[in-house]
Amino acid sequence: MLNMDTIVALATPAGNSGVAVIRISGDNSKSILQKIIHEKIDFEPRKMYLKKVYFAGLEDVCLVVFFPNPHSYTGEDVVEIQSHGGYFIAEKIIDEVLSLGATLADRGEFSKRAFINGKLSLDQAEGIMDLINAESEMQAKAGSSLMQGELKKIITNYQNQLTEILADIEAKLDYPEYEYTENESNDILKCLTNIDKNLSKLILESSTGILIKNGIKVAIVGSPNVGKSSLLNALTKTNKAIVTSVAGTTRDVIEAEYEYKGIIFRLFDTAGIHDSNDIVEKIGIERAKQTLNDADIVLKISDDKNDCNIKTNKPSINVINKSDIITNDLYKNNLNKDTIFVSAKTGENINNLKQLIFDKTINHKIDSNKLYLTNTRHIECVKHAKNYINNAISKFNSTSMDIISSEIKSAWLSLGEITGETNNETIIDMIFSKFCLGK
Ligand SMILES: Nc1nc2c(ncn2[C@@H]2O[C@H](COP(=O)(O)OP(=O)(O)OP(=O)(O)O)[C@@H](O)[C@H]2O)c(=O)[nH]1
Ligand SMILES: [Mg+2]
Repeated sequence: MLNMDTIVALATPAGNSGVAVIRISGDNSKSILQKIIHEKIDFEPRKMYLKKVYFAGLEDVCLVVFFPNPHSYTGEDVVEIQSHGGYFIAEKIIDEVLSLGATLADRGEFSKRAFINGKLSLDQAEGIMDLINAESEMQAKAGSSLMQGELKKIITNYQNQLTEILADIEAKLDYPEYEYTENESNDILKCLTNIDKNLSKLILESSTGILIKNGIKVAIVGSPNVGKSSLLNALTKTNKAIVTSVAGTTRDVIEAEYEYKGIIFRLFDTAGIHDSNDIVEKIGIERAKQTLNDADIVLKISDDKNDCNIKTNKPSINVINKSDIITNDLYKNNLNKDTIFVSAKTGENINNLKQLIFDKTINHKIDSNKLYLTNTRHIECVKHAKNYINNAISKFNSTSMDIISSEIKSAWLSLGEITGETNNETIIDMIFSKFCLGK
């Protein structure tokens, strides 16, 4: 059950900052605001007021604003107080608001109320969280289009088409002797097949969406001392990995990331793979092999002394490092489209390597104007809907219309789970519990 108390939370991160935003939502928001500013103002909607806020024997000059329902984020009466930043002041103001009858908001409770009050669909709320958590341009874009209801539009359109078919079938079910004409059957089948085709496309392209959301995993492997760690540092412009001239420096897997053309690339630097009797190094080598298996692309590193003979069925690039000391002959003998010469030391070709990784993983798959499913929950719902539609299509000529109708209804419900129209309370609670506090 949703608690319908007036709730309060800090909407900005805890800690020292220029300003802190405290958000209050619920029926008592306005009266609480009037009490803490010691003035019974009839606030103009959405207008900022500069007011003294009184709390715990202290006062702060704050900007306060009142959003009367339904024109607020949650759809309830909402107050926002911009106090001076700093954990102490914001905490004390929140304590004051609590003492005036509000309760502390749970994670995602503001968004959950927005959902319950019909201000947002579930996928839109998830889009907001994706936008907040975005680390790359494409992640932000995907979050923003979800938030703005792009997916909801598509899903509702398919649901509407299914509703029309259902209405037609249900009407005719009342007349068991009714015989479908060939044209009528063809029309229904055509519509189902078309939805099936579009859902298949969404599922197929979701692999790109998952790469956008999770980033592309790039494993850096090779013999000891070829410059794997140096390369991780050069690609990410950090000093995250320890570099020494001692072979066998890296033991554990080191992770670092960079953004290139709006996409996050997650690098995994590994222990040099070779025959070793050292117990710690052996574990490191095992981990290197595991990393190789989990990667989306593998950089096989070699240098002037060591080739890379590691076998993988993943997309890979042969990176010959230390171009600054490698002779021209070696360059010429190894030229092909999957090979690149770089120098982690001088930075030569490091950007071209980034482009090559981009080309081999996502460049051909990505269209920045397209909507990709990036959320595994949405992908699962689409897969379920597609299965039900497939059942309806395959049984269409061999079974009774009430069975077809029930498959179509199930497809409709699965699609409805994306927007939250047909979810049960437990699932909804689970989704919002992953949100941050104050959102
Ligand atoms: N000249 C030159 N030296 C490099 C380059 N990249 C790395 N080195 C040197 O090669 C040695 C090994 O570098 P690392 O980055 O530690 O090599 P690694 O492959 O991570 O080695 P392990 O962790 O031991 O497997 C260091 O002395 C680096 O300074 C390069 O581009 N040019
Ligand atoms: Mg290393």
